[in-house]
Amino acid sequence: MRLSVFSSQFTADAALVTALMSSLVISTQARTVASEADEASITNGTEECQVYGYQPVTDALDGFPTIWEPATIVSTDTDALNTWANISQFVPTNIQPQGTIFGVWNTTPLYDTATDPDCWWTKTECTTPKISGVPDDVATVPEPMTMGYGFDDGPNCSHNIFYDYLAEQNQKATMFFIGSNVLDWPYEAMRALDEGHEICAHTWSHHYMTGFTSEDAFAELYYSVKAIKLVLGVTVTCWRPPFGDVDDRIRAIAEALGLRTIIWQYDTFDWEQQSGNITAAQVDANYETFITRAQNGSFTDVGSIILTHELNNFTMQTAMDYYPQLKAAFKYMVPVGVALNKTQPYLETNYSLPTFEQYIGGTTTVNGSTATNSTSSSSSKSSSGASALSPISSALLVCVSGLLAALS
Ligand SMILES: *[C@@H]1O[C@H](CO)[C@@H](O)[C@H](O)[C@H]1NC(C)=O
Ligand SMILES: *[C@@H]1O[C@H](CO)[C@@H](O)[C@H](O)[C@H]1NC(C)=O
Ligand SMILES: *[C@@H]1O[C@H](CO)[C@@H](O)[C@H](O)[C@H]1NC(C)=O
Ligand SMILES: *[C@@H]1O[C@H](CO)[C@@H](O)[C@H](O)[C@H]1NC(C)=O
Ligand SMILES: *[C@@H]1O[C@H](CO)[C@@H](O)[C@H](O)[C@H]1NC(C)=O
Ligand SMILES: *[C@@H]1O[C@H](CO)[C@@H](O)[C@H](O)[C@H]1NC(C)=O
Ligand SMILES: *[C@@H]1O[C@H](CO)[C@@H](O)[C@H](O)[C@H]1NC(C)=O
Ligand SMILES: *[C@@H]1O[C@H](CO)[C@@H](O)[C@H](O)[C@H]1NC(C)=O
Ligand SMILES: *[C@@H]1O[C@H](CO)[C@@H](O)[C@H](O)[C@H]1NC(C)=O
Ligand SMILES: CC(=O)N[C@H]1CO[C@H](CO)[C@@H](O)[C@@H]1O
Ligand SMILES: [Zn+2]
Repeated sequence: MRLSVFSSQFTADAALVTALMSSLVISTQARTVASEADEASITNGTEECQVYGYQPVTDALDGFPTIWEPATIVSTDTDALNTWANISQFVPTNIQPQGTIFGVWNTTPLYDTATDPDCWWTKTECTTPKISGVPDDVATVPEPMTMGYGFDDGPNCSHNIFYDYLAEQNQKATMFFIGSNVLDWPYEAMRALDEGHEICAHTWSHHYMTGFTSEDAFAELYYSVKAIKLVLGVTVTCWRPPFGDVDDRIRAIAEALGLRTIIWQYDTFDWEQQSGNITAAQVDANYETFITRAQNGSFTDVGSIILTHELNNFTMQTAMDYYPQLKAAFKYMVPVGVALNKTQPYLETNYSLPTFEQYIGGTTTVNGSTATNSTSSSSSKSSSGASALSPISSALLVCVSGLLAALS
């Protein structure tokens, strides 16, 4: 279940996953959709996955990189250029890109995993940065016997059966959305926010982040945040690196954009089933081992996070199939932000998450702003370990405000 067991086959499979996802680039409009509710009512996955146009996205496409292509700053985008100019001084220049954006690392000098100078998760599962001013990654949740429940790679065009199920269970989760998918499937993204799920970013084009130059890594994060803001009206404050590929250089860029890095403790490897590298039975075994851990006391002090995906029929169906067992094995299943009492998940203050106490008491959504009255912190930084805004965050508060202004 650990990335360190991966052979070089991993990189090829991972590249294939990205290629499969990017095959869905929208070029023509096959149908029109009148509303979020209309789109949400379709349960035939084939019909859901027929492309549609959404005017606010169409109108804004010039301000984004090409959907599903690795991001670079759009040359006419002065807000992005200014934001990058503001924050680039905080990005370490002594950490070079690691390999390529396709996760091919054999062309670079061998990384020293023993000293792990860059806290490169992909090699060592390091989650405590070696540079100052950047908080630890969130890989577990502080509440005992609690599962931080979340899904990567959405919004998937065929997700209504899965979201219907979550709604029936009154279960909320953290959705790590890919910017390109949000522009391709805007009504699906809206459904997630409106049903009380927590939204975090999962980059623009889903490549290996440590392979990008710093400016392009910035663009991957910036445009995923901008896509979510355009479609959902909220500016997210958390992100998850595709393939977990993050080091201190990438963490510093994310931190400067006000994004907390969320990783995981275990992996179902559900995402590898579509490439044929792993069988459904192996994915079942990974879920079952995780459930065993919950049952045998592994999480009595600290809760856990497992990697699962809103990627395709298999990953979503498997999540549904195991939901009752997970629910029984854990005392609580909550979005990651709820487990951290992160009551203000977005920069906009008129949208809140319930506290952990509220959620487990049955209040799984709250309306309006509760953050200003909360005694627990309203920021991810202080609510999840660190006692105050990090130096980088403090220095860059003005920049984040600038970003918010630029995006609104
Ligand atoms: C789903 O929609 C497709 C395309 O309209 C159609 O061919 C197929 O029969 C439908 N499937 C079901 C189970 O209704
Ligand atoms: C719990 O189960 C896991 C998975 O089978 C195992 O690796 C671990 O050692 C067990 N822990 C305890 C405390 O029994
Ligand atoms: C979404 O799910 C469909 C149906 O399972 C799958 O064919 C497609 O590849 C997925 N799309 C993306 C963007 O992951
Ligand atoms: C997956 O596909 C099967 C067969 O078409 C269908 O019965 C099931 O509802 C689908 N599950 C999801 C989560 O879409
Ligand atoms: C969340 O709030 C509850 C109740 O106020 C508290 O017991 C818990 O320690 C808080 N958790 C975190 C991570 O701040
Ligand atoms: C928050 O405020 C924005 C801007 O005024 C508005 O568009 C949005 O609908 C509001 N959201 C909520 C949940 O109140
Ligand atoms: C939030 O607002 C919606 C729609 O106005 C309402 O149905 C729901 O009951 C409200 N929830 C809470 C917790 O106040
Ligand atoms: C929040 O605090 C303000 C000012 O302290 C107060 O007027 C308001 O009633 C409080 N709101 C809630 C929901 O407690
Ligand atoms: C860049 O920084 C300057 C000065 O700190 C600030 O006025 C400006 O709003 C920032 N611009 C952006 C886009 O963050
Ligand atoms: C057949 C094959 O390529 N298997 C690989 C799939 O991925 C695992 C890691 O999850 C590798 O160890 C296998 O070699
Ligand atoms: Zn992913």
